[in-house]
Amino acid sequence: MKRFQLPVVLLAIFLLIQCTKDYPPLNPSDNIKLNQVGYYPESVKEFVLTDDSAGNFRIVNFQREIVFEGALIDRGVWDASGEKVMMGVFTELKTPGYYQIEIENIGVSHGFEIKQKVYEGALRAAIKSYYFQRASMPIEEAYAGIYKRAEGHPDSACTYHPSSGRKEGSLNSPGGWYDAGDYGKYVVNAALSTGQMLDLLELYPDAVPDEVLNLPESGNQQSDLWDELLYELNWIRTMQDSDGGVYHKLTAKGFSGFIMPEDYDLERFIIGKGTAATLDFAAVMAQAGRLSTSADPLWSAEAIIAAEKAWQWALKNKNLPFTNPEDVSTGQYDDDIFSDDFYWAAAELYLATGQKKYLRYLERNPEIYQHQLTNSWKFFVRNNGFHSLLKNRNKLPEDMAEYLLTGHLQLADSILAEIDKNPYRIALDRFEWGSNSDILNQAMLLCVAHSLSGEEKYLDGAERINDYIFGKNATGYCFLTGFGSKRVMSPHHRPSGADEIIEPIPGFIVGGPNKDRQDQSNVQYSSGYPARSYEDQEASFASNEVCINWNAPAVFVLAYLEQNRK
Ligand code: 9MR
Repeated sequence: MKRFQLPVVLLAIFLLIQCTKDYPPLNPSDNIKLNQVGYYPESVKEFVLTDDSAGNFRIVNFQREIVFEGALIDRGVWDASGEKVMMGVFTELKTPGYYQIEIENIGVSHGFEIKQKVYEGALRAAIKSYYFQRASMPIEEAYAGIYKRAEGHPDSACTYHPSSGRKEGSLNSPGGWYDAGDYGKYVVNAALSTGQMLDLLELYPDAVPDEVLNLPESGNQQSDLWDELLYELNWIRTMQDSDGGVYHKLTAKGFSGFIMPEDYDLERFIIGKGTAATLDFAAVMAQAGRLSTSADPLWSAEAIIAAEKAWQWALKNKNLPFTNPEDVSTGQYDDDIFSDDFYWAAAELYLATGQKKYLRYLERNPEIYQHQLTNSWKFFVRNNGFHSLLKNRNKLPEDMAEYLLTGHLQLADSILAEIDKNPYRIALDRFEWGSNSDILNQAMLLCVAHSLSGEEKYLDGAERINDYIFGKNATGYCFLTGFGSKRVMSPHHRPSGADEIIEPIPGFIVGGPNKDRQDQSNVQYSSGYPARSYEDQEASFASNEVCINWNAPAVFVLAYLEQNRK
């Protein structure tokens, strides 16, 4: 026996060296950044290598066979991140499978998949996140698994704050979604978010069929997305005053601590009443009413009547901006430019009622398309109006239809031009609060451009933007909770922080890099660059909060790609 020991040991050492040589280091390199959720077989497929130089890359499959080799392309330095960026393209690799990128002397990437329906799971989670945000009902184990929780915020008797215009009494205003990491409910943002997802339902009524999301309403023969939206729309309806005007928000006077909904004990108020909330209410009620005419005629009729009443109020109160009263410090969603809100409301009311007075309003008050303007709650809800009108061009005078079509495609082309120039192939040049939603809104515009023109280049652009969200960004994080290899673990989200479960509730898009760092007194940022001003810390409300209007364009884009990419 002894005689064989030396050769056996040598063989073992040889094998070990071979193994460690061929096998990648355990930790993927932070400098290789790619979409960690994956790619469709027909996707444009790109990744970046930052702050390192190399000539070539290769892609290996699960058996560690090389299946693709390519050259890295120098894309220059990105001012926003201070990184030197090289890009690898492997669009031709179309075989479904599980892969890693390898770069000699640098290392391997996170694993990724190529498969059909690659965004199905992300899409469903992104919609299900709204269920987890539901106020005034228990989130039951049957639908929520480990994230079950007790009911919070019945909101059955919310005190009128003097800013509401009422001096006494309270409002029964249950239901709806918590806006974000906080427990407030805000009409402007609620309308914008539901409106964007209604755009999806108008394009693809079956994008999210019944019984795919395991909601309490699943099995009722309605789209599960519609069911989820209805939960919010029914709350929005409660926020209309008897004169047609709409209250701005339902919150306490300040934010609560990081507690579960059921432990909340602050008094809740109905705060403010103004032009933006009223018009956004009118718009989304008209839109939802129009889209539910055959599914629920009664609900539809009531919603359209409520919308018209709101419009009438706004015509009498054209310029009532909202800012927080002195004793209130919750989110403002302040808005003092109303032309976009009037436009969206007129567009939806015209489509819902067919009345020419709304069309005349649109003709007399056209909104302009502008380069790079994304669909944020503040100035740009006109995009919601554009989208509905574009989808219904046959109901418009020819010159208006032509103006909208040309304007939209030109805007989309300008986004593509930015993508071409940018080292990471995205179109964002500023990183403000909720930058991830700005970028997702650009992807949404590209999807709409694809729906209008059928041109593949718009889908490619939307995919490149998605790559950024899912890991091909300067932080390397996959910005959808519960997804990717480099995961967000500590979003600024009260239930995720208070529930004692390590993994945050899945399906939330976090705000993303924010150069202004309004939370820097509590959060230590590790980089000074705008595109890297992101910290996965619970305290980072400026870069790591979740929010209903950040998920909405993600839902639209993921669903759109699921419908159109194989
Ligand atoms: O998304 C909003 C961002 O654009 C503003 O700069 C910021 C400060 O006003 O507020 C953000 O919205 C927050 C809202 O006011 C309250 N709920 C959480 C929202 C996301 O941070």
